[in-house]
Amino acid sequence: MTKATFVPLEHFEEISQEEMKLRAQKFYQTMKRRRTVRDFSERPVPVEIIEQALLAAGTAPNGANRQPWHFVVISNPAMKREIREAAEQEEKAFYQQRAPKEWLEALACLGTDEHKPFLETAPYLIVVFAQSYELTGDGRKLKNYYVQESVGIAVGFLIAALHHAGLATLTHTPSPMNFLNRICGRPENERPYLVLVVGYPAEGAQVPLITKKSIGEIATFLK
Ligand code: IYR
Repeated sequence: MTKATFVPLEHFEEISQEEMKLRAQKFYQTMKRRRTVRDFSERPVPVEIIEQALLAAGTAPNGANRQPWHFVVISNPAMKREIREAAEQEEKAFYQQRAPKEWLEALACLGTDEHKPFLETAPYLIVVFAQSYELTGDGRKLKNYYVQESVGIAVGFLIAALHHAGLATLTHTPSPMNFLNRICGRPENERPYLVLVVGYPAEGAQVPLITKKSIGEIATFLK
């Protein structure tokens, strides 16, 4: 068993409570400007921004520090088309047959359907994979822990980082999405988690009119 080694907490930044309040407000103001976009521009985006955002995602807290994620960045038009075609095929079956009426009713406020042109238009697709286990050099399976939670937190960091950098994103979950292993050439210990579509919004892009719950609805402060 590997024993823990401890080092001093070096990077904790002590700030005044006044400054903390201002930062907390400012961060909320930044985050509440984020909208999920489905209408992307073809405008190119420097890959360094994607790389830095992925580094931020990789700092996420996770089960036993296994970092059970892998991000495949796709900008190649032929691969984007292949993903669009496969996703639209699944989505067509979803919208026309598989989805229960209740689910379609829940989605109505978003105005989504089986057409996914953004999978080709946006400059980047980041396909996120969750590693349910690790394969050791000698072929043993090493179990990972809290994989769904860990990858979810990392994707949250990623979306926040890309938004902070000035880009729009869409969390897209074609279902089922096993085809992504084949297209991205990922091994069997990895399951596709979601596709993050990244780029600039198209000029004149529209988003659905929706509201967020109030603080009283989402939180309870017990005394
Ligand atoms: N995966 C489908 C359906 C969909 C499901 C949920 I829950 C959403 O919040 C949005 C869409 C699609 O991408 O259209």
